Amino acid sequence: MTKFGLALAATLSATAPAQAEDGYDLWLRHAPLPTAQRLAVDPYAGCVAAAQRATQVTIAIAAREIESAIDAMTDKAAPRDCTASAAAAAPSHGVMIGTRDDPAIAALGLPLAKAGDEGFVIRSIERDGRKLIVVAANRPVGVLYGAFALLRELQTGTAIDALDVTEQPKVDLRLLNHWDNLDRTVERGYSGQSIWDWWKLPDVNDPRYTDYARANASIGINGAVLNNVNAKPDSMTAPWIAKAAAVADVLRPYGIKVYLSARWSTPVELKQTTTADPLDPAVAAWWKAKADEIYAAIPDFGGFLVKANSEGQPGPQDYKRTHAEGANMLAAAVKPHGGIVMWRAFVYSEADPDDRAKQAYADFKPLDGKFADNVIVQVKNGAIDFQPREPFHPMFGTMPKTPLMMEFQITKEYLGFATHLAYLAPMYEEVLDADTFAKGKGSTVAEVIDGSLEGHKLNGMAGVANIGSDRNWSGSIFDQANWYAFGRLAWDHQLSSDAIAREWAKQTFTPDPAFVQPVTAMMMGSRETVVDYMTPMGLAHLMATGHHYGPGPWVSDLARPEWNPVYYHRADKDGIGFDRTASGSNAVAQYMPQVARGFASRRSVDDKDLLWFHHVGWDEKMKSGRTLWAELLHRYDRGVAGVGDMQARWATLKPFVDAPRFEEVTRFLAIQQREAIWWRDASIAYFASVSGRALPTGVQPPAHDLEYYKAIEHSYAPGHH
Ligand code: GCV
Repeated sequence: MTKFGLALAATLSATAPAQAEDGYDLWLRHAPLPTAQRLAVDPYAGCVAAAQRATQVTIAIAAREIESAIDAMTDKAAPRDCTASAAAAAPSHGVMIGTRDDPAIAALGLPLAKAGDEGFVIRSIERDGRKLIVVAANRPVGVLYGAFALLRELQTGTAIDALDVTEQPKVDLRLLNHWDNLDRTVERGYSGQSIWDWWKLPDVNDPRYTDYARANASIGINGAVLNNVNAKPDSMTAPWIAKAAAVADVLRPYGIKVYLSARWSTPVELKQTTTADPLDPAVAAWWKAKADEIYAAIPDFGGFLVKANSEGQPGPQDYKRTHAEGANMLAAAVKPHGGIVMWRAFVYSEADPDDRAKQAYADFKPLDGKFADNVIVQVKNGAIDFQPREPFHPMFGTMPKTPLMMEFQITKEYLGFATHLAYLAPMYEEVLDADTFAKGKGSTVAEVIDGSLEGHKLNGMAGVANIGSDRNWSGSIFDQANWYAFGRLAWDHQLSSDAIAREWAKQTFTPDPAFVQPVTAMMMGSRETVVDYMTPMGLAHLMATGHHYGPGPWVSDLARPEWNPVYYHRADKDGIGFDRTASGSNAVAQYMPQVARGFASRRSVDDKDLLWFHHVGWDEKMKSGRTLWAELLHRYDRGVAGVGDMQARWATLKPFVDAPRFEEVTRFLAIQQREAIWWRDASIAYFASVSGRALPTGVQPPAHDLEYYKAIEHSYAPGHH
């Protein structure tokens, strides 16, 4: 082919719409590479040399992943069968994988000390004048992670002859928390039913479990809590343990451990003890026997996740015991097996008149240093509840003697479910990069949760999963990016959300820069757009009751005061916002002094957090020079315009995307546009009525009156069980 011919072929292959796709393959599509790169990768197609293939199932999986992906990327016909290939053990060129126990790998003198338990080394080397790519690790799971990393490098355009990557994860526990119920509904799930087909388990293992495991392993996730934190006692009974064990068997070769949420009152509800008092020896003995039973079925069981004394869930406080006493009793039960307890700090009580944002810290701070060494406290990113924006949780940086793990929400309970496009990595990044000042400037939340700040061995990051039975797993194509980004950040919290968006877009759609650049820009602005039209300037929890879909800032009649949006925005005729400074709830005092000062001062607090910490007069001047009222209106408008921009940008990307996926995104953006206007109009109508302020000239009045918006109901919104 001439030079021109090559260039033309490359252009065509890069811009011709891909074949119709339904999103099932996620970021693991392994689409044919652009021609120039394909020619470079071509010599590596073939059987992977993996001497441990016959003895190590994880290595066999890694080899197969590389073989089939490279075949697909280089457009080979049918994938070959390499399992019995003698040549596979000693290649002259191609790809070689294995652990340090493989003499061929050991002989290469790679820097495996830097790969740790789960990391890997990928190198392009030459041997006997032939080119070879090596994926090496200390343990088989590292080889699998390395295999997926190699494929990511190839799919995102790294030159194959120049590979030199050594990585290990920054965080040890990289978990998905499924809020999946035993009847297959999913709390806050917007992508169909639970992927766990409990009814047919343990007899039938849906092949999806394997694909789930692959997808998670490809981004380094190494644990899955299978059931909802609002747990049922049944999960701890023999039939359900057998179901969990069947799932664990599928996930194990992919390096994924199974965990279970435990309901505190389980032994009482199963009528096997008369109390759930953690200091009662009969209760401790019951849990010990239960742990032994679980480990007999699942030898590598990870441990328990517990929501206690929160939102009606039972807990040790019912017996006048502390969270630490409860957690430690369970921890003792799993300790002999190497298990852990993840104890959630998401606690607040309607009986506590104090600011909800203060209650978790108030409960847990006195317990710092009192938890057993196999307990880790799981803390949501912010002090309220997965809002579109929250300042980081005050427990980060103020509990030095307790390992804390991050809990992010991947499913978009408060960000428009699966039909609003909001790429969440910038939100995760904002929290991880926040400075706690725990040990002076530069003590980031990331360093708290990776354990490095205080030298904690237990460390982790969990994400509430957005995975369900929908063909596309996450309810929308762009929500796949949130699952992906969560995994990538759990692996390496120093990755930028921008870089992650880029690599996701290249793998999910096409590496063509003419696509990747605009789609990345669209993703990067999307979360801020949602903040603008839902909860600008530090407002929070203004969503409609129960299902949390759509606006409900007027709601004031719920029995629990802290479930009412009016509790959070505190708007009256003079101003709006929650005073959390010393003149109000003084929640700022829960942060380190430098952080507290920054939030407490009207001069230094960022406008994005203003109304979270301050009650501000409607006519006060903002940094922009506008009054607060005008600034809020400006941001609502900006949010609506932001969705319009996404629509316009997406429309230009049609040539790069297969029809079904293009169409789905287009339709979802239309929903988002309609609902951004709904959010804007309803919010403006309500706040205008409270403030008595008129709309300045040029501001579009809401399409309807306030009563219209108040009357909107969504009785059957998904995810609300
Ligand atoms: C699992 C929020 C959600 C609940 C969820 C809870 C939690 O309140 O609305 O559905 O319950 O958080 O994290 O425990």
